Amino acid sequence: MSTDKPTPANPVVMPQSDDGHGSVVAERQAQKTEPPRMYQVVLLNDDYTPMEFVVVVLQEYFNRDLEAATQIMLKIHHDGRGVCGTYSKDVAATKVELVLAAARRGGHPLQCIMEAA
Ligand code: TYC
Repeated sequence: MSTDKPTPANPVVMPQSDDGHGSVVAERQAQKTEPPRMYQVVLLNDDYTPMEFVVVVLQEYFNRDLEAATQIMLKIHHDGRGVCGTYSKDVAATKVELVLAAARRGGHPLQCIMEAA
């Protein structure tokens, strides 16, 4: 059997055996489906982006309230980076693009990246 992940083009082929009465039956087979890989969206510190802008980004794109957004922003300011949230690959990539677009619109050098969790 193929070791690739099952897809419509590569379905799981059930092993078949004779049941001793002339019928062919499919044997039950454990499915090996790993949970989807998750990605952290990380903001990086810089010397120019205003603190207030970062707080608004965290509220608008990462659903943080003012207090949580302020704490995350200060963590980034002190440590150089901070995790804004953990998402599926597509959602994380979209958030990175939205944050970078907002930063460029505002004329700020804010950097946002994603990393496998
Ligand atoms: N260090 C910035 C300042 O002092 C604030 C800042 C925080 C910038 C977090 C980016 O991801 C960041 N204005």
